[in-house]
Amino acid sequence: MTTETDLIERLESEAERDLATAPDVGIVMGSDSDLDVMKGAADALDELGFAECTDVETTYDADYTYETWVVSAHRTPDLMYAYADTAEARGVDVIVAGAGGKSADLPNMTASIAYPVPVVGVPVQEKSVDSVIGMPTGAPLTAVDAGKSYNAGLSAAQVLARSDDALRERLVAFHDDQKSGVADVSERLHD
Ligand code: RP5
Repeated sequence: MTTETDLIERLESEAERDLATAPDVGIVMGSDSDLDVMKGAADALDELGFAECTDVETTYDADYTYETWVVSAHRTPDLMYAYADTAEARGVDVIVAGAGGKSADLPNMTASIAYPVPVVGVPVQEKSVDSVIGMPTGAPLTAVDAGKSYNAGLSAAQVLARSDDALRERLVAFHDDQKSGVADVSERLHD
């Protein structure tokens, strides 16, 4: 059985290596009960051609990859710390962090520990919005509305696209598709 200590050691050993195959986006959440909501972030990245990285030693047939971890701020605070603290050294360029079915500390803590890696926070329920967005001055965290993890996935891709024209084009095409969708609906309503 894998223990919290095993996972922390794995993260720390990956941080010590120069991993060409490191995941570009980290999706973290406080509990497996957040998975249904947080799946939207992975869906957005899947649609943009990212591959899910389940093994950092593997080379995936995609320009970008993401990984998914459950790292509770309350049940496994040491693992949460290790994930955020090693993120930059492991090659993660942006983190999507969701929590808040009960307590919503994970996105905020992750943003502070992983700094300067940007974090997009997802309140998994409406009641957690104020907690997730309520960071003090000087401690930045970008956040989406309750449950909008799909948008958080898009935001993560936008960060990466600032230095990658091909990904930028995929995001522009995605946006253009939405324009067409709205135009089609309008056209039907006026037929
Ligand atoms: C938060 O409270 C987690 O992010 C999750 O939303 C909730 C805990 O849920 P259970 O694991 O108790 O279902 O900390």
